[in-house]
Amino acid sequence: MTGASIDQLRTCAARLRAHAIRIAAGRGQGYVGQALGTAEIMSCLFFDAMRLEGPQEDHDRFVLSPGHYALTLYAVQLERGLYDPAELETYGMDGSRIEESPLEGLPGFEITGGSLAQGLSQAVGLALGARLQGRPTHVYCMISDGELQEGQTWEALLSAAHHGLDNLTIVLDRNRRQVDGSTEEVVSLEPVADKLAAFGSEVVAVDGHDVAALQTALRRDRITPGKPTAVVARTALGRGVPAFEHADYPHYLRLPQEQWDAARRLIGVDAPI
Ligand SMILES: Cc1ncc(C[n+]2csc(CCOP(=O)(O)OP(=O)(O)O)c2C)c(N)n1
Repeated sequence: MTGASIDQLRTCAARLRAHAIRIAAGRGQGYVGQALGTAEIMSCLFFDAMRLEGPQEDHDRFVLSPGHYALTLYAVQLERGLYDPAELETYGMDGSRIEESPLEGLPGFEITGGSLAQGLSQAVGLALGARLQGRPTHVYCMISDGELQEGQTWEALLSAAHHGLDNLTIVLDRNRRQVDGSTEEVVSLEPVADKLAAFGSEVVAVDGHDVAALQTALRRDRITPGKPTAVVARTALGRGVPAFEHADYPHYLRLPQEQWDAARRLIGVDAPI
């Protein structure tokens, strides 16, 4: 927990966007909309809420369930200095370990992604394990709304509530989109907050681009004893770059170099490092 200010968290989110654009621009394509849409969430998690100091085994842990969101975590780990930026620019290229959906063991990645809806079950296991070992570790798990259309996510929610895992916070990226369009048109999820509450989580719904609201929602003093927390964060895919946000197919962007350059200028942060 670093107690960052609202301004610092906003600036950090802009830097994460700049990093994500820089990384995706290497090959000119990728799941960049998801990284832009979750920049404030990641800023508030990694640079405010999560405890990442002290003995390593007591650190908080972050499980990224939708593997195709990897770019958002590469951006965080670039900001934290875990990667060489030149290596990250090989994102998605043949022979690179910087895959579009990541592998467990890559610096900063707890699980192998790609096959959706498995991460929350793994996060439940980590939270249960931390409690059994008497560790102060809090486990944060990001899930996407498309993953709520898979039964395993609901099984994990059931067991998190059954075990009373108040050391688990689920962050739902509620961007209302999936591969084939709107979640509400494919298999509707609303009222999603009520459904999560009915499955035993303490639910907080926030604007996922409002760092003050996110900061409050993710604070440990908001935790209800004996219950997991679910933060429903309303976001927009591609947030910050209108051309990405309003693209015909925002789920995956393949763009000429000048559009990546324009996006970087628009974000207004010279991708540092
Ligand atoms: C088990 C499984 N089923 C299907 C897919 C194919 N797939 C990849 S991304 C994706 C969309 C999932 O929805 P969401 O994460 O909400 O989409 P986004 O917000 O990124 O557009 C799907 C179905 C997969 N990776 N794993």
